[in-house]
Amino acid sequence: MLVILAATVLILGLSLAPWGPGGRAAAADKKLVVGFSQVGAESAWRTAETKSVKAEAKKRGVELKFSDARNNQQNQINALRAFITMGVDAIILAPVVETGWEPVLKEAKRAKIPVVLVDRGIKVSDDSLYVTLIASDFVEEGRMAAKWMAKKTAAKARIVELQGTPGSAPAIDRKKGFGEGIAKHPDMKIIASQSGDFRRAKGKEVMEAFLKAHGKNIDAVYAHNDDMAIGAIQAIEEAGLKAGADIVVVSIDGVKGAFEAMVAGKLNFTVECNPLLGPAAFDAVQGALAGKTLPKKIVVEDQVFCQCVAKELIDGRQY
Ligand code: GYE
Repeated sequence: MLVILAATVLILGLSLAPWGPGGRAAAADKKLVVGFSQVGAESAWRTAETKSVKAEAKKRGVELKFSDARNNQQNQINALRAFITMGVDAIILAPVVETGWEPVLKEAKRAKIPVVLVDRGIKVSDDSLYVTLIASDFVEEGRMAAKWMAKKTAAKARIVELQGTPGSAPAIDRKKGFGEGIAKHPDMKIIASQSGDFRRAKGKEVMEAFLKAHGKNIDAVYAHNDDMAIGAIQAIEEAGLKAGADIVVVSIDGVKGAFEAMVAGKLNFTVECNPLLGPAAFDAVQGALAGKTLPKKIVVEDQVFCQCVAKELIDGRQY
């Protein structure tokens, strides 16, 4: 009886997990092959994440198939299909946008290939289509940015917002969190908001347009990432204003360039978003292939940095 029960549990366990012991990875002692579909190279954050995943693959002796989607979802879908055809052991996906993933993820599931999501979330009706999402809490990052801006401006600011890539989880959630954060301050208002696509050049371009339209009525900039903030700082200075003083600048990521801008007094705060996700991503991949059940979200903890600590911390920053 006990034996039958144990066997039933085992069979059930195996059929519940679409991958696991006995799957392709465990079939032989061969090198693990993992496909990594990356968003692109739009920001310093992104470059740091790519480096982290590549370095960790090397460290663990994993063969990594790397694909750069140049910020295009169709390129990512094609890359995933190519990984499936190749018969990789697992896939790491940093999804550019939240929606449109169900068909290709179903194909991966049918092929019994586990998919680990890194850094950006997706919307799917069936969360068994991926193993786990390893990411920061972007809504909370937005709230923290609002909190620190409120502190700096005595809760009185006409704000321009530089949004990230339209449809991406960090752009949607950072907007939401910031909106929640300023809702309790009636004198903090977003007077203009536009996408700068997480890029420095685009951030500068959009900020130039904001300055043209609103001039001296801008008290603060909220940028969804540091690269756009750095671009905005250039635009502010070219307009003859002092970034960090005439216009308060707050952004998210905590990359080296943001620390440099804080040391120079031009950026007021950055909310950290840790891109060094390689180790956690491969822990998840190997856990899934070993048949472990992982939590659906693994949250990366972030902190806030102000100008006051930038000088002291800049040399110790890893990205
Ligand atoms: O903040 C930004 C990047 O998805 C968390 O994407 C990531 C964001 C990051 O390009 O710089």
